[in-house]
This record gives sequence, structure tokens and C-alpha cells, in this order.
Amino acid sequence: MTTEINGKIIKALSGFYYVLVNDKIIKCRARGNFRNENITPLVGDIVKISIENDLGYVIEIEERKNELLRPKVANIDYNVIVTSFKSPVFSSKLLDKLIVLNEYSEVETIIVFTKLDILNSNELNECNKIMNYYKQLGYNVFSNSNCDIQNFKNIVGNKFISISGQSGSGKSSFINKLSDNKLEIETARISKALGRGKHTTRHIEFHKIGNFYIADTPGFSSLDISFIEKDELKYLFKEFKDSRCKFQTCNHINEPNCEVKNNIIETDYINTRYENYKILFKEKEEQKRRY
Ligand SMILES: Nc1nc2c(ncn2[C@@H]2O[C@H](COP(=O)(O)OP(=O)(O)OP(=O)(O)O)[C@@H](O)[C@H]2O)c(=O)[nH]1
Ligand SMILES: [Mg+2]
Ligand SMILES: [Zn+2]
Repeated sequence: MTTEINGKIIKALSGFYYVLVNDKIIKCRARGNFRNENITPLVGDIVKISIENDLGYVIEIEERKNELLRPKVANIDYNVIVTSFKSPVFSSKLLDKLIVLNEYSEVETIIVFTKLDILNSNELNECNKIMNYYKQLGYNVFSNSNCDIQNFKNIVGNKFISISGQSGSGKSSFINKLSDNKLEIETARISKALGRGKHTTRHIEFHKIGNFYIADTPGFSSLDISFIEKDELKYLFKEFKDSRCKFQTCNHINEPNCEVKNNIIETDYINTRYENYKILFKEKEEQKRRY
């Protein structure tokens, strides 16, 4: 007997998709013809499955509201970027690249800073400045302290959330903490010799915590955004959008009378975002030349 029902993929592992239907999870294979059409089901997809003799098959994928590229998930309300200030060391460039990816997929950003407990007072000062800087830009910024965990929970009710960040930044630990340690997702110390994470999480999986779902994902050590065109990059830095630069095609680099550039020279806040923008833009110019 064959039955067809709708559900949501909440985990992908070893060629199987785990589809949530009402409160039950059904383990499914994908129907072969997805691969031919160059479509692969993603965690987060709303799908139609058919159940034949107790075996589930994903047979249809509903049109996606959005699709994030890192991690590869679909239909996300927020992506949480988890970043440590120390071990692994904070990189504003990596953070800005991750924000660019969220903007590219039109997914809202939450930034969570971890490991504030191991900072000395100077480092803590510096970290607070950076957190405020991103807050002023309009992003949701939290630490992983108990108080901020509550603030985080206050905005994510009924949402589907994914998480991204370097290996070892504390993504899985953060999810465990959100669950009051009811979840016991595996975590691992970062390598003392390399100062990097050990790629502990290997697959994408949504966890239900209270009234929201959050997907743990594998961390990474490098991040490729070369598929984004150089002239597209400026649209992914949201603070440029409401700048008064009146030139449609201006990339805000060396063009005369550019208001983005003028404003940045006039203010003295930490303008790492603009510096990173210029670095990423240059990298893209060099990329072009190589091809
Ligand atoms: N001191 C301190 N350690 C933390 C904090 N958050 C995470 N850690 C530690 O950092 C290490 C890495 O944490 P994980 O949660 O495994 O990191 P991850 O981002 O999931 O890493 P991958 O799965 O490899 O991508 C573990 O030893 C955690 O205990 C924090 O806020 N403070
Ligand atoms: Mg992990
Ligand atoms: Zn300009």
C-alpha cells in the first residue's frame, strides 16, 4: 500500500532524510530522479513523501522560501553566526563574510559571541566594543551568558534557525546550553597545537527546544564566497544601502564624491566593516584577473 504525506526534513545523514510528519520522524530515501534534475533535498525542505511497504521516499520538494549556502539549509528564519573572541581567535573578516552569505540568501542574522569567560579585562573591553559595533549596525547580537540565552529565546519563538561558524567556535555547546543541557550533542576541545576546532559535528540536524527548532551544523576552517560577483558585494553590506551615495554604479572604493567613503573618513568608530569590504572587493578583482 502507498500513502503520500507532507513533512519537513529535519536531518540528513548517510544518504537518508529524516522527515518530520506531525510528531513522528520518518526515515526516507530520495527518489532517484531528483539527482538527475540537479536538485538535492536539503534539511529544512518541505517535502511530499510516499510510504511504500514501510519505506519512505521523498518524491517532491516544495518551492523554497530561501536557501542558505553555508550551511546548506532551506526555509530558515534566522541564521545564528557563532563566533568566539579567543580560541579560535576572532576574525572580523570571517564574520563579515558570513554576514554577506546571510544577506545573499536574505536570511536574518543573529550573532552570538562565545568564550567571554576566558578573556582578561582588556580583551573583554575589546569584545564588548565589537559587539556594540554590530548592534549599532542593526544586527541581533548576544553572548552565550545565561542572561543573553533568555534574550535570545525571547526573539526566536516558533522559528526555524540554523547556526554557522568556525569549527570550535562553540555552536554545539551553545545548542546544549539553550536546551538547559538536556541535549548532549558531542563537543570537543579545540586543538592546542593549531588553535582550531576538530570538526566534531558532521551532519546537519534540527533540534526542537521549547517552541523553536535550531539546526546544528558542521563548522569549517575556510569559507569561499567567490561565486558572488564583485559588483554585487556592495548590496550585501546593509549599511551602504541607506548611505547617501547617489551614484547607482558606485562601488564605494575610489570613486570621487562617494558619500559612503566620505562618511567613513569623517567618523571615528571602528570601521572594520568598510576595511573588510575593500579587502573582499580587491580579492574579487584579483579572482577575475586570474580567469
Ligand atoms: N570557556 C568556554 N569554552 C567554550 C564556550 N563555548 C564552547 N566552549 C568550548 O569550545 C570547544 C568547542 O566547542 P563545540 O561546541 O564543540 O564547537 P563547534 O562550533 O560545535 O565545533 P564543530 O562541531 O567542530 O564545528 C569545547 O571544548 C567547548 O566546551 C564558552 O563560552 N566558554
Ligand atoms: Mg559542533
Ligand atoms: Zn559610493
